[in-house]
Amino acid sequence: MKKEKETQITHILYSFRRCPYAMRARLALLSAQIPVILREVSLKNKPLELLAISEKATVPCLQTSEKVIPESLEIMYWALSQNDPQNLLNMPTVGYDLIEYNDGPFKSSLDRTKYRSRYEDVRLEVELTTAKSFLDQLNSLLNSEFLCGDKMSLADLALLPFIRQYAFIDKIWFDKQEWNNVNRWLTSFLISNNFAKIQEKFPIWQSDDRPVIFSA
Ligand SMILES: N[C@@H](CCC(=O)N[C@@H](CS)C(=O)NCC(=O)O)C(=O)O
Repeated sequence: MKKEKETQITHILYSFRRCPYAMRARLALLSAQIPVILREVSLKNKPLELLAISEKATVPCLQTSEKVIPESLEIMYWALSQNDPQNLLNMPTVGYDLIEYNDGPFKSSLDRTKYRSRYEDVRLEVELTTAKSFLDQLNSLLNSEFLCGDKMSLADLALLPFIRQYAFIDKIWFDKQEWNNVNRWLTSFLISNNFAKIQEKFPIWQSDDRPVIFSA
């Protein structure tokens, strides 16, 4: 990632470093080698520019000269449909099922566990059962190197930031579970160059800042 002067790059990504949805969008943009202007957002004080283009004003939100894409998965599809050197979109049905379960029941359990004080009716044992059965399934699939076999696919990029978030709720507990394959897969992500790239720290964007370019 570089700080640059004026540039030809026109796509703008509203992002938040620690958000798993924004992380997967950045992973896909890296894989697609599409540089963007990155605007790091404070979720407690969203910029007017983001509020003006997106009703929900969640991150990630990608603004191109043609359209606004306010959903992380859509950003991934948009980026990879333009350039997919790792052939990530070539994915069997199971990959789509995993993404759907991740974004639905698993993410809900993750939030209700990690942020339990925000909810009134959390039953941790129920959340744990949901999360554990998903992680058991991932662990079986990860007898191969990646979720859908021997090559990385969209599902790996789409899930990894969420599994990381879940693991770090209590990493000591997580590491003691029988999820050796998940741990191997997660660790190789955490030590990868791409992870380092998407986790670079940037100050909250102010409208008079020079563009910060996020690129491979
Ligand atoms: N479905 C959206 C969810 C994005 C999302 O919820 N992002 C969170 C940060 S992790 C956010 O922007 N929260 C602020 C808010 O909801 O106002 C996506 O896939 O992009």
